[in-house]
Amino acid sequence: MKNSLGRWMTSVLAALACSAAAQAEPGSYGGTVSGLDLMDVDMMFIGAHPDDDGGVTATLARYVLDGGHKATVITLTGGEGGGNATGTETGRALGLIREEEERRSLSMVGVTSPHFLGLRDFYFTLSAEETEKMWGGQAFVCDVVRIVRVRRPEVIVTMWPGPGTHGQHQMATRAATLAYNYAGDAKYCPAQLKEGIVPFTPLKLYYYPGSAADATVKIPTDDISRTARIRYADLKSIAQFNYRSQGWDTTNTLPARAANPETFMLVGSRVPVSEQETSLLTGAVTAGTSPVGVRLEVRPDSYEIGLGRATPVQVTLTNGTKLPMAALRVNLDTPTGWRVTGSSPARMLAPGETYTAVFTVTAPADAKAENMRLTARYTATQADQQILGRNATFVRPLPAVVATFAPTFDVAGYQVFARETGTEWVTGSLATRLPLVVGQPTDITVNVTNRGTTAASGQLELKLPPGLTLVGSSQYQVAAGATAQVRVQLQASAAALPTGRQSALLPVSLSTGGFTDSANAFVLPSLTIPRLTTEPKIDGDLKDMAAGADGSMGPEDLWWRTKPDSAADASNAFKLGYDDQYLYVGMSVKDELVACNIAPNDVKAQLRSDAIGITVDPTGQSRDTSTTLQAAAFPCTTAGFQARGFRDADANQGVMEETAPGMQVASVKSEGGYNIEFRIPWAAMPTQPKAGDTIGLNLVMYDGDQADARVGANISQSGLAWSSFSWGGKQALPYLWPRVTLGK
Ligand SMILES: [Ca+2]
Ligand SMILES: [Ca+2]
Ligand SMILES: [Ca+2]
Repeated sequence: MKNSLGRWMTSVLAALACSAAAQAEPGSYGGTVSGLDLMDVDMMFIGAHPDDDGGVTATLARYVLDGGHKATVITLTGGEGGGNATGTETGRALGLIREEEERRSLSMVGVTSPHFLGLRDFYFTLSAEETEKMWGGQAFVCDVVRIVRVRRPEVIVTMWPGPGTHGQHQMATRAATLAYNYAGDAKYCPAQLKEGIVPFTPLKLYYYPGSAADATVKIPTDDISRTARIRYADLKSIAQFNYRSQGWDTTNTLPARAANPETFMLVGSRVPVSEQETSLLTGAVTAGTSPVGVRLEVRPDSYEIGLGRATPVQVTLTNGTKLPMAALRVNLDTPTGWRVTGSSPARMLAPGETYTAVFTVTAPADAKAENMRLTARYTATQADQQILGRNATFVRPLPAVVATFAPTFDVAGYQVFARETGTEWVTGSLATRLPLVVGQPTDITVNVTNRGTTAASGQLELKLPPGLTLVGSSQYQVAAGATAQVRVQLQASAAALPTGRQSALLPVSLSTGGFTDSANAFVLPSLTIPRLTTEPKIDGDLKDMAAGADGSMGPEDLWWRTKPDSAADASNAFKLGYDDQYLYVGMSVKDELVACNIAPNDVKAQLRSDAIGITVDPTGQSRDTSTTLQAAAFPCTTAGFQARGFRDADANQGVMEETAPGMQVASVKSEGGYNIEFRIPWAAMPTQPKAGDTIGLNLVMYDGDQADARVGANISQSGLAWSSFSWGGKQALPYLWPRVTLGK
């Protein structure tokens, strides 16, 4: 307890230092004859790509265009990794176009001075770790912090940080969260102070919700903008029409097709907020029941708290107004059945003064291991008016013994970030990922933590869906105050796969006593492929691939967009083989309409039309796509039925002649589809496997069925994959690709 009080003192001092800094002269941008402060804004959106601001367009219109508030946007990259629906520009040239599209879109809702950091939008990634590496470490966070300190936004809105989304979105969100936490701390990015910058503390932080259930505030778009005299949804549609390179001009209509509210999740607030917010600005820029200037924060000693154990919770209130607050009372509300100690006598709080109350809360023995809300409230009088406010945080009560699946590296990396930034409650108990291979036992590590005072032992209770079985024991033993790593083996059989599918995502849970942890098992196909003794001729005739190993996929193996009507609409049977020099893939595709709308000089971005993709992780250990080769081909182009191969979405994109010397592709039209053959040189891959090795290898089929498709148009309707998981799984998470062993 002594230790923990010591820590409180440190954080109280830090909080005081922080508020003192915030009250210093906020820079001198206004100190001119005109008195104009061009830099100060009320709100800022931080995203990774031009058009990431698309979820806040109508809200910006409401506050800036109509409300007279000021806002700006930071976009970390030019979005040059995206497609180009308007021309042939790629790379930095496309980035310039996309930045201009964003300037035009934002200017229509009153935001005229966005910032572009110019970080590289490289190939598609789902990895925060890879993004950080490609962006040269975390230095860019200070670039974000600098702009926050110069522009001084009370409210920051950003994206979603969770693993499984675009890696650059994850990093934009992390940077925004760090800026919210630390831009007011002179010790953070300290070199900037030499530029004459004053630390600035933002007051509220919102994320785009990860799911509808995460949304805490909805801003309507079906009412009329008094400046534009049309609905916010319509104004949003017109503004976003500017994102032409992303094809938004083909989907955005006037009037808008829908007028859905824009939704946000409140992640951090240093000011009082109402239980059901209706504005992002209240408490920070505009007054609610509490005047602007009052800060109220509630911080538990830790997010995870022991059942039945008293945990300190600090409530800090700062009177940043110009008037004294009289008869001030502060209290802390907990869920029913919890014990709270600590009370605050009525007192006076002078302008500039900070009052800190420390409560202790104790969760009852039967409290659920879920986010539990702690609400701090204050009441006071100011100039004979009653003022009041509330703010809340969450804790998660845990029993003494807790067993959790060891997370994959990406989930673990996110958890470290969340712990460091005090945002663990945002994703709660994020389900970890367990890749399991059909027909093989897989070792799973379970962390068993004992917060109690006596040793604990028992059996881990695993709840497994049909087709998954526990091999051997699940016994654990863990000393008091220790964490033990327990190894269990899970085996997946073909019975785990839904009818017609080659892969599956299945929920799995793990219990010890009253505590349950959940994970998603990703059940992956596997295949041993033969070394071919006769080199197949790459001519589209599959007869010479007959010795290869067999596989297939059909409409149930959908991961992208609309399920095909039938096997005749989209399906295939494939053959895989290899020799010392090459990996061979032969595929017999069923597709009732083969579109040939890609020009021969525009061979890139496979998902736009009928195409086949082959993703290879030559070590089987890749954490991201930087160490993989992703081959692709269109079976035909506007020049006729002749396949054109390229690399797409890996670290060396472009036509195969330049990016994979020695690669060959060939196709022939068949009854109801086409046949296609690939020869991919091992030498073109980042590393070269040898006979007996197991690699990651996924096959993907895209289908679009538009007969009169415009040249180059994106007609994508369906995406099938051998290992098929919605969003990124097939493409950018190599640990979810099928396991292929090179037979000896
Ligand atoms: Ca052949
Ligand atoms: Ca089709
Ligand atoms: Ca088609």
